[in-house]
Amino acid sequence: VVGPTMPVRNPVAQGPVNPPAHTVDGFVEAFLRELNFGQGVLLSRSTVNDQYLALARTVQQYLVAGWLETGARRRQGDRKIIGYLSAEYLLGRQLDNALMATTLGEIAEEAMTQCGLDLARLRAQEIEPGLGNGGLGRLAACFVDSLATLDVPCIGYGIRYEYGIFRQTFVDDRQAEVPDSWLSLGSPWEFPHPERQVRVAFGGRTETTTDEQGRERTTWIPAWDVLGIPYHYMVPGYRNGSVNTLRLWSAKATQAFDLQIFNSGDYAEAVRSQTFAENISKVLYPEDSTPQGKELRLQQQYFFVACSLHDFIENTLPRDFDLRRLPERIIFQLNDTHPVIGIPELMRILVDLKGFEWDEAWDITRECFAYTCHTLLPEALEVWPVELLGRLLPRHLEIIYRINDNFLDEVREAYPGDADRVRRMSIIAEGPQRAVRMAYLATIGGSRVNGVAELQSQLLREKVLPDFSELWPDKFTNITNGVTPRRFLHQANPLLSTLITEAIGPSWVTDLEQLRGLEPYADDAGFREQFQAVKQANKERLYRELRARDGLELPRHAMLDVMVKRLHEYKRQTLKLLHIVSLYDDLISGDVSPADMVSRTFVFGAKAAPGYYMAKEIIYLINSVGRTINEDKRIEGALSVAFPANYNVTLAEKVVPAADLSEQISLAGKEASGTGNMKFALNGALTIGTDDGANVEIRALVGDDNFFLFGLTEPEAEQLRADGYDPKAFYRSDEKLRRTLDLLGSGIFTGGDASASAPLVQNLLHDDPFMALADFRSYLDAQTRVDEAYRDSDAWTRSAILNVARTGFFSSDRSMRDYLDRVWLA
Ligand code: 6GP
Repeated sequence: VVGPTMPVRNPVAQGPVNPPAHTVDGFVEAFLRELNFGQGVLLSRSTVNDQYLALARTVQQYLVAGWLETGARRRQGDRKIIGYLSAEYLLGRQLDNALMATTLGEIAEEAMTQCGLDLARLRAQEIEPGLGNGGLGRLAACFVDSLATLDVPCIGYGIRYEYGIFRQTFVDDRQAEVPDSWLSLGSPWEFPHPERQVRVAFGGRTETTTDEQGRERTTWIPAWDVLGIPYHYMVPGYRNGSVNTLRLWSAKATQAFDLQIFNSGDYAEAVRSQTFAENISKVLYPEDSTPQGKELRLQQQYFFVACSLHDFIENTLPRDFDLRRLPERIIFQLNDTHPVIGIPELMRILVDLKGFEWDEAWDITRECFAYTCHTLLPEALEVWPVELLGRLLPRHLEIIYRINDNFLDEVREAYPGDADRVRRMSIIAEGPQRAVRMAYLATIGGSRVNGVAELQSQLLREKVLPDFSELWPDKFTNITNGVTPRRFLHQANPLLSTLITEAIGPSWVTDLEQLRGLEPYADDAGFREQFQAVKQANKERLYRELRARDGLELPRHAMLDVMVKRLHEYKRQTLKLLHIVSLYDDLISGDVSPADMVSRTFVFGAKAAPGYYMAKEIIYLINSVGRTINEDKRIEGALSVAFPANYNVTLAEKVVPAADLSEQISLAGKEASGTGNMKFALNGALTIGTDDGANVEIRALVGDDNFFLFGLTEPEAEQLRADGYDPKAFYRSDEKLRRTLDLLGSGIFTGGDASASAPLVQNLLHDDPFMALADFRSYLDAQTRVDEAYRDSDAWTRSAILNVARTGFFSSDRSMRDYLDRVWLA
């Protein structure tokens, strides 16, 4: 009770209350409190889910103090904040990460044992938040991890999808999709703040009036609106007490339902507008590297960007902040084009709402944004029909037109008389359907543009945005992607992590270049033996997991050859499939006896976008081929294929540490970077790969002797296409390719039905847009080199160790420092 004589407690000044004691007793006490008072159950009556939720909340208690403290520190200071705008965050499980960040792993383990519980079982209860598709979303998760570890102020902004990436199952070898209801058993990691709701408007029209000073003022009169409710998630740095925030927005109707209609008995109609509004954050679009020209998708984009900008300007900045100084306090990093509508939105805020003159607002806006492009596929560059954008966001379309007019004046001035260039560079693509090119808007409206690996950044300048890089050469830069060593080495591979730490000490976890110190150990026979033992243990851990999870039985000793990533034709899972079929052909034709073959286990993991026909055909054939091979007794287990359904971050953490061979086999010039390639190399897999994306940089670092290169280079592939690529010619001239494709098309893998493999086989023979047939021979030869290398297990292990030692560059901590140097604080 606060009485007149008692001092009034000021919780802000005093800081947060202490977390529970960092001891087993303290942990048990906090856990039981959470279970009893949070979950409302006794330990003796609790379910696994109760226990998991209480455990999560307990670990969170230890983090919250650091979070509140970090927040207070950030508010007092005036450091520039990174506003990472991303439609996707593929976070992976939170509990393991939180245990690692707080050094609570052993304490929690012992505390659970004292309660008669098994920590591993509780950890397995967590459904990972799959709020992303693949590389782009996982990169965002790695980046926010690194920023917290570097103690750089960052707010990650995104969408709290009620349903994340679909759960994949296989029915008769074909992919079927099940909704991912990741919230259904409770969501202990989030802090909802309904009182901080933001109203987001859509539709309607604009009105321009002239004020007393004769200035034109435009107002937007929207037709409908929704509320954005922020949910906060903690992003802990690695053992540094710094905890940043991820702020994900959930859509809520401004009015729950129409009471009058409800009373009249039309219940469906009464909730119609609610359903409509709340659909905005209902589900993640499951497309990867593909734009979705869907109205709901544009609604999602504007929704989260509008909420985020509003939140930053109205709630994060001090109340009387002078917006002319906005670029000193924020840089919004655009994770691909999905949040680019933020550029006209900030212009609208400054000009329409805050009374800025256009030119001043434009100078501010350009300093507040920077754009990362994650693709080279022309079809993956987002464009929005003018009609749609104008209908949904009429004021934004006007602003985009004005940005474009001013910009094209600049182009005309720089290149007098070059009308063709003006047409090429216009934000508005003319044609039967006029459309807004979002990558152009991002390039014009941002201070920097970056690609995600050296090769892609070069091709981005030369091929995707050549006119822009000519106009503004200094605007373009490269920042090679990275991955967090915490989750993907320290946490996912505890045995290797311990081995490394024993050799070179523990600080590599936050300074990955220190892995260089492992190089001499590659020549140490004792170390190699330990390294091999770790690899074998990781394989067995994976096989146990696949047995429990998917009922798969895999041989203990075989080369583990892994291809995990989204299913996309350009990534060429088909090429891998052709390799497998060719080996099978070697065996059943008697060319090679099972005993003479280097036994391999092939592991695939891949989701196809539900509407991507060819990708789904490829999944079907991988499963069909895999089943046939696994069941064929003649080959004596020389080959086996595993395609566990629903590859996700959680499974990746088991697969990556176990792999011997990493398949990075996209057609050169198509994979922007890849990040799986980095995770595998860091965990001591050797790569077989094309000269594409970050493979180029991996190879340069690990050395040609420790990397299996094959395939066309990007210029060669371009030349071949220009010369008129004819896959049939390769089929005719290479007997092994002919036999392989014929076998694949014969029906032996598809229950005697040759037509079932026809869509893929015919596509390869007649179109083959990603030149799998052209690279087949070179790929096979490289795989033969792999076999030879693998037979010398000592030399192989040496290479594997060198891969670990030389890939410290690919830490996302380094990527973040590069962004700070070249973009955010440049
Ligand atoms: C992906 C790229 O395909 C991949 O190569 C890269 O590693 C990753 O982004 C992170 O930079 N791109 C996408 O997922 C995407 O949707 C529009 O691009």
